[in-house]
Order: sequence, then C-alpha cells, then structure tokens
Amino acid sequence: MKITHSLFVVIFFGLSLPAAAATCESVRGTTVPHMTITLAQQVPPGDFTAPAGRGAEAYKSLPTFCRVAATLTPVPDSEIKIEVWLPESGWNGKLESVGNGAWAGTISYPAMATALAAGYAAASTDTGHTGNNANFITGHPEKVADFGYRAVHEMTVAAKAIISAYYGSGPKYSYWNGCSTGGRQALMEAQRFPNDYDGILAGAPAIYSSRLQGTQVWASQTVHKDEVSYIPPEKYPLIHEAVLQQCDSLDGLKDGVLEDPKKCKFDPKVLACKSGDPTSCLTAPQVEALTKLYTGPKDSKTGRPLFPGLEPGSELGWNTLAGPQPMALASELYKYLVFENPNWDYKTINPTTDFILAEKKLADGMDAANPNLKPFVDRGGKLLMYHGWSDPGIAPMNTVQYYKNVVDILGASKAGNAVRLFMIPGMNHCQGGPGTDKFDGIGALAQWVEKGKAPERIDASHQTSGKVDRTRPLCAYPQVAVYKGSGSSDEAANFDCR
Ligand SMILES: [Ca+2]
Repeated sequence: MKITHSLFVVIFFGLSLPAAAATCESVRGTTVPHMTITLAQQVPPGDFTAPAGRGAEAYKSLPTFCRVAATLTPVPDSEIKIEVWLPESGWNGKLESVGNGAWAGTISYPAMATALAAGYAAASTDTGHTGNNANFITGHPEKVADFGYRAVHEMTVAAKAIISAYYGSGPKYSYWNGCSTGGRQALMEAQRFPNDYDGILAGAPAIYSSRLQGTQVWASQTVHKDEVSYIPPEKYPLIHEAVLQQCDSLDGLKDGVLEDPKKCKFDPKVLACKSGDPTSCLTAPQVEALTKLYTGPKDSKTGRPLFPGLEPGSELGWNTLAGPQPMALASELYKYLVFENPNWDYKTINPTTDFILAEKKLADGMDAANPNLKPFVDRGGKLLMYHGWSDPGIAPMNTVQYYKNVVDILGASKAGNAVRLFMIPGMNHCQGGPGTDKFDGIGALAQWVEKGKAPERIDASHQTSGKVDRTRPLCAYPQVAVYKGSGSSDEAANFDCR
C-alpha cells in the first residue's frame, strides 16, 4: 500500500517535496557495476546508532530514513564501503556527499547526519580500507588509488543510482562537502570527475600531498634534529602574545584576531633571551627554529621556497607539527609511500631532494594540485574553497597559491563566476580558534549553483559553549572584513568586505 501511496504523491503532487517512490528494501535491486548492496533498511526516527557509538546526540533527532550500505569493487583488490542515507519524506531533491579526515578508513556518520537533517540524501565512503591509519598501504597499490581518488568517484556514481531507485529520479543537484582530506577529495573530484558534482565545498584542502606532508615532517625535524631547537609547548602562548602585541591592531581592531596575517611581519628575534630566565624568552636555536617554521622549507642550493610556512597567529596549535612527536599521517606517508621503508627516520628528511622523489611517487594519485578546472567550470560547476588563517597543520598559503593558479588558467572573469576562496581569520584547522568559524558553506554554494548568486560575503559566527558571542562576514579573497568604525565590533553588520 505504501508504494501506491508514494507514487500517488509523486504523480499528483509533483511540485511538493519528493517522497520515496519505492520501499527501502526494494533498493537492494539497484544495479551498478561492481556494487553489492549489503544493507537496505528503514531506520525509525532517532534509532540510528553509529558502530563506534560516538555522536549519539546528533542521531537522536534524525527523521525516518532509508539506510543503504554497499561494497564496491572496481578492481579485484578494492573493497570500498559506502553508505547512502535517504530521507523517507521531505527530501530536498539533492545529494550531499561528505568527506573524510586524515587517512579516512571510516564512514563519516556525523556529517551524514547533518546533511540528512537538512533534507539531503547523504553519502559517505570509508575510501576503501578500515581504520584511520596507514596499515592498508603496503602491498596494496590499488587501495592507495582508492584512497587517493577512486573511492569517492565510485561512491558518487553508486549514490546517484541508489537515489534514483528510491525516489524514482536522480538528484536535481549534487554537492560535495569536505575539509582537510575531504578538501583534497573535493579538488580531486573537480579535477578528475567534473561531472560528479554541481557544487563543491573544499575546506583546508590537503592538496600537494607530496610537499605538504613533507613539510609537516620537516617541521618536526626542524625542532628535533638537534633538541636544543625544541620549543617547549608552554612557550607558544608567549610567542602568540608577542604576535598579537605587534599585529592585532593592524586591521583596526584589537580583538585577538588577525584579519590579514600577511600584513604581520613578526620577527621572532624580539623574544630572544637577553639574560637570565630562559622560560620567558627564546634561546638562539629556538629563535632560528621559529623563524624557519614561519618561512617554510627552502631549496638548500637556490634558496627557492619549497612550500609555504605557517602564519602568525596560529602559534597556539604548533604542537601539532612541532610537538614531541612528528604528525603520524605525514611521517607514515613518507615511510610507506615515498621510501617504502617502515624504519625510515623522519629526522633524515631532505626537502631539496626528497620532495622531488615524493612527487614522482605520489603526484599522480594523491597531490590534487592540478589547477586546470576548465572541464568542471565549463559544465557549470561551482567551487567554494575556504581555509583558516590560523591553521597550524596545513599552511593556509598553499590554498591561496592553488586558487591563484586556478585563476591564472581560467582567467579572472571566468574564475570569478565559478571559483571563490574564503580565508577565515583566526580559524584553526577546519574549525575552532578565536575566529568566526561557524558558517553555512553548503547554503552559500547552493545559492550560487541554483540561483546564480555568487558569494561575496558569508556571515559567520563564533560561539562559546554553544552561545554566539561574535558575528563577522567572511570575505571573498582577496577582500577582508573592515570595521565601519561604529557599532559593536562583534556584529557582522558593522563590517564591509573590502
Ligand atoms: Ca585584530
């Protein structure tokens, strides 16, 4: 009876929000090459429990949905797990696929829940291996390809077919939403599979993997090759305070946030110990290490920069790269994919030669640095990129540089209609920090794709314990938010993008 009723709704009330045209169980009959559906089950409101048991609160308010799980095997060594969640009623007619973090290895359930709650059909993949670590790499080049680019594309094709089977028609619009590894996945899609998505939201993209991860390893080497260079974590607040002292007011507001860190010419020498207590100053080797971390690695012969450094203002998170241990993701990438030697010692990295070696091994499948987005843009695709200026893990200028490369290839006019970058002052990696890190990126992207309204400014907020205590516009690069001179500096309305 349910099928008949749903069909009646679709046929006679076609303008209302589409509801399921088939039962959830019947989706099992969907045929996509190399796909085995392992679960197709209606989930009552609030009934979903994630396998890891985390994020329970986010699932309690979910409406009834059809949960589909499948395994994709585009090549024999592939084992790509995907899930597609389909709201039983109130579907907004669109697909939102969500990205992964670090080595992936798990379905992104919390992000799927957010998309589903907003009315989207949601999709996610584990990218072809289980566990957020590098254990899948050795002896499995095809699994590396799945992680690098193939799993997301295969998932997208399968998700659209499953949506079509359930609702009787495919998504009107398809969106990608990811940050970090998810940002890399975003740009891989735009570069390699221009027809998959109409709109792509790419946050803090982990692109140029070969050099990015090499630079992350180099940062650890910088402070640990000789331990006198190590900067104890308790000194970072001191350094951050000195940066704010010199640069916070350059944007006209002493508010703990640098609107444009490129204007801040901070010289770590101001913290050099003159005499006495070394806990409140930096030794000469520490000053040297700090300077290097701001600058980034350079070619030892030519002095040419090999990758950007971190920005002033991000110091409170520097324990990520310059802490007691190297960042696991970065050192594992070099161990298992570049040198194929689990005993490789990160302290031996030589950016001048090893970055080139890494590019030879990784660029093809993992770098996602190709700036030619013409096929994506020519079919009407829109790309919205964002990156926190206080990202302590992925140098923000890497994203700025990629954006500039894209604009160079497309030309300013074409790029302005299809690709925009929002640099977020004071935001850490993907979220957090003193900056206004909460904003509706997918909403802005949907306005652009569906209504042709390109985002100039996106209002964002900062929250403390769930309460909004500041709003401010995020501005399309290279514009920055400028205080108009009157009214509260914690209200977006009192700022212009200039
Ligand atoms: Ca400021």
